[in-house]
Amino acid sequence: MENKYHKFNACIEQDIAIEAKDDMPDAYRKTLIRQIGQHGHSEVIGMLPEGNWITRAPTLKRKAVLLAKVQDEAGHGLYLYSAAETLGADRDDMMEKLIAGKMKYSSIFNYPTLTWADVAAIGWLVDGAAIVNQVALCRTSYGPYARAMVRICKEESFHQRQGFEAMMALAQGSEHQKQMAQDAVNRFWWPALMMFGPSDDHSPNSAQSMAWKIKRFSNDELRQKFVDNTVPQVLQLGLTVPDPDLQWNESTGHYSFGEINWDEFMAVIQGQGPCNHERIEARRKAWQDGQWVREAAAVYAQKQAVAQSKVA
Ligand code: BYC
Repeated sequence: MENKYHKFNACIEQDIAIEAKDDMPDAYRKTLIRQIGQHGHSEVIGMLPEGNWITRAPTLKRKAVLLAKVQDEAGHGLYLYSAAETLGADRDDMMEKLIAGKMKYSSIFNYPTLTWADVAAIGWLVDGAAIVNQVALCRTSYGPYARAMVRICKEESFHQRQGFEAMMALAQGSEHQKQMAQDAVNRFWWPALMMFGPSDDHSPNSAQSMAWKIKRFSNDELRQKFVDNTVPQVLQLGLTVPDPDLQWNESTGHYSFGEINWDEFMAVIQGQGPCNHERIEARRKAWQDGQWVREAAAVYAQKQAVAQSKVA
């Protein structure tokens, strides 16, 4: 019997992008909706910890930059929801699943932003980790997801640089500011490493996602890349990494680092992190408060369609 997905398999084999109207296995579609939907949710929920500081940014310049960054994250969420819709996902359904705790979003956004330095650390470390993951996704096998990533990465790279620059201002400032910068690194270092997901031997989705070339590198490979990229930046800032086991390994050409607290990671992704409840409540409120806008937009779109059909 001819393999129903012969063409799909050949495209994956030859690195030809799969497009929305191509035949694809249901499980491939489902995996992508899960990952892209969760990625979109991460961008949208990710606006909350930084958005919290827009009114308290230390200068007008920092406020303008932060406003633009948070707005970019909203845009990323929209590209991603659109990419999920090309696979047949429904945006309202994804939002309702997020609010009901049936869809995940990145663990990192369940940590609070206690000081301005935390906002700088998110730009530098969190966007930095996101870039490492997303540069790899620019070559993911599903075309609409890969193309969304190209644009997102350009914006994330600006975000990462502004975060580093804001961190540098603190690290070169007064003793108090330097301490704030170090505290932020202490708080965000390990959660940033957790963004890459469970270690390869505990990652249930990786083998199939690698076979389908949704993932091009494993969770541990990307985490290592992030550590190798970022440790020199921490040192350049005159700060330290909160890991007594961190050391440069001459023989591998990589930094080796300590064990991640996987119990903490599992608790956070199961809804028991410091801010999970607050984040979901904020989205629930926005979703409910925005209902009349969605309804009005739908009625307007319907009226426009009727008017256009009369002209035609
Ligand atoms: N947090 O088998 P695994 C941004 C879940 S936002 C929560 O390895 P997979 C930004 C995973 O979903 C950028 N959950 O899964 C925005 C799975 O659970 P389910 C966010 C996690 O999918 C605003 C289970 O654990 N980036 O840049 O093969 C301001 C087992 O994991 C996490 C993305 O979303 C986690 N960290 O690999 C600033 C990247 N890790 O679904 C910045 C896109 C794992 O089976 N996503 N889980 O119930 C990916 O690349 C992959 O989905 C992951 C996980 C590498 C995250």
